[in-house]
Amino acid sequence: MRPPGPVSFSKGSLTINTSVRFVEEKMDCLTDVFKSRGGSGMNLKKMRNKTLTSTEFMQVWFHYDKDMNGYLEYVEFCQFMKDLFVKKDTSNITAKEVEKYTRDMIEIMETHDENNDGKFEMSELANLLKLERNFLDKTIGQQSITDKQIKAILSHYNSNADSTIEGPELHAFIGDIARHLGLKLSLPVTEAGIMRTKEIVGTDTIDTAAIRCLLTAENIQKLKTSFDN
Ligand SMILES: [Ca+2]
Ligand SMILES: [Ca+2]
Ligand SMILES: [Ca+2]
Repeated sequence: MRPPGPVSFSKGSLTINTSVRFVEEKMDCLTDVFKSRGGSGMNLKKMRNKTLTSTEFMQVWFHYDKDMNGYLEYVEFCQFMKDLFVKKDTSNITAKEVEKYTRDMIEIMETHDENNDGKFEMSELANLLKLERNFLDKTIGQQSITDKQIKAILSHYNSNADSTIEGPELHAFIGDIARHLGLKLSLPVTEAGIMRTKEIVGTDTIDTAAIRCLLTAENIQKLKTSFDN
């Protein structure tokens, strides 16, 4: 078997320097995505030059990780790239434009698949998109946290009309605690943290009281243990 390594790949007039291992798979996914009309229902264009909150990041993540296995495989990632980069309805796209987008997208995939395993994990997507500074850095570790700070945390992570954090909002909140503790963002980490969180606060409802309970030094240590396992 030919070992993976940098090669020059040609398809028609398109030449790309890339590793041999995933070239065909990438090309096939991109071709399929270009054949399909329209986008996936998420407007990513407005996010191209914007700093995302961690809740917005998690909403993007869960929109594209359709099978929720913690990775964006090429087929999921290609749809993400199309929504992010392709400026017009692909039914009118020219062969030359497809060639250019394909070249640009493969380059982005090569750059951001940091461990070169042919799929994208949360931390790799976070490095591709512009993610805000960790909102919890200024609060975790403080001697006392005011009610105003707790309310600010709730409203920062909450994205809807309720007064609780759940779904992607909760993954964002727990992900920021994990990042504060020096961990890499990943679905297994946020899932383990969420399970432990619900044990610690004794309820599925994460409101201001639950946030206050979680952010004590003792409970941050308990969460750290769940991340380490
Ligand atoms: Ca997936
Ligand atoms: Ca990867
Ligand atoms: Ca909410």
